[in-house]
Amino acid sequence: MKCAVIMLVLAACAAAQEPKKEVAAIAALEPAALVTGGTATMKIRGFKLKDATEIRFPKAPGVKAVVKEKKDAGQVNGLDNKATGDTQIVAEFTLPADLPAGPLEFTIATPAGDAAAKIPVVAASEAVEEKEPNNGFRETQKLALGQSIVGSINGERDVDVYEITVKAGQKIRATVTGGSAVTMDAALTCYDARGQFLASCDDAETRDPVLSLTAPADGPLLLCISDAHDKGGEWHSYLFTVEEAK
Ligand SMILES: [Ca+2]
Ligand SMILES: [Ca+2]
Repeated sequence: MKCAVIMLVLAACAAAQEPKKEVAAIAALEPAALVTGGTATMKIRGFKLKDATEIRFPKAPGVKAVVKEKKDAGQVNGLDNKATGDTQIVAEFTLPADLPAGPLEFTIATPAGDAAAKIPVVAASEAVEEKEPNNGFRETQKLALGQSIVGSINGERDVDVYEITVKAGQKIRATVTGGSAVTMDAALTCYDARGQFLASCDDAETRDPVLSLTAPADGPLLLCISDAHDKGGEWHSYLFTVEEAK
């Protein structure tokens, strides 16, 4: 009898904690960032998005988005669609050249309410596209301080290695912003030119890493982005920024 009561209480708790997705919500974006003055095909995954009617930009009326496709979404790396969403849309976003860099708020209107999210916008002068192969210390992609990469962990165990050149004592701050906190758990590791480990970060305030370090010597630093669980593929997009820290 006592057991039955406990089980009833547990069942009630579980029901109370079960996330209710009766309303529209956004779970993942691909790509993870947009570039000013460009047109981008955005994939947006989440809940109740299949009947989306339009995308609005409450604080940036100059941005336009046209919904091109709406459908049921498949499973991501064995994760439950209850967490990652079961619908997705494809939309074409057009950004004015003078749009300020920073987070861009948008709302997807649906019969199940508005789904809201933010996506980082990078100035075209600072944005660099990821170029594979960039999978090891001998095939790095070079990057300058102040630049941002719009990339993705494109398959299981993919690693993206970026190389920056620094001066001894120079302080840098590297951040990865994933296009989804549900499907991707980005990690960042830094090595020196000889491949010696210097520093790493898996999670900072969220599952996205932030790494601050002081360069030990003049020369290259190698910054490696991966998924902490070696997952990859669709919905593993990221924005990587490396800048001089004050
Ligand atoms: Ca790679
Ligand atoms: Ca992480």
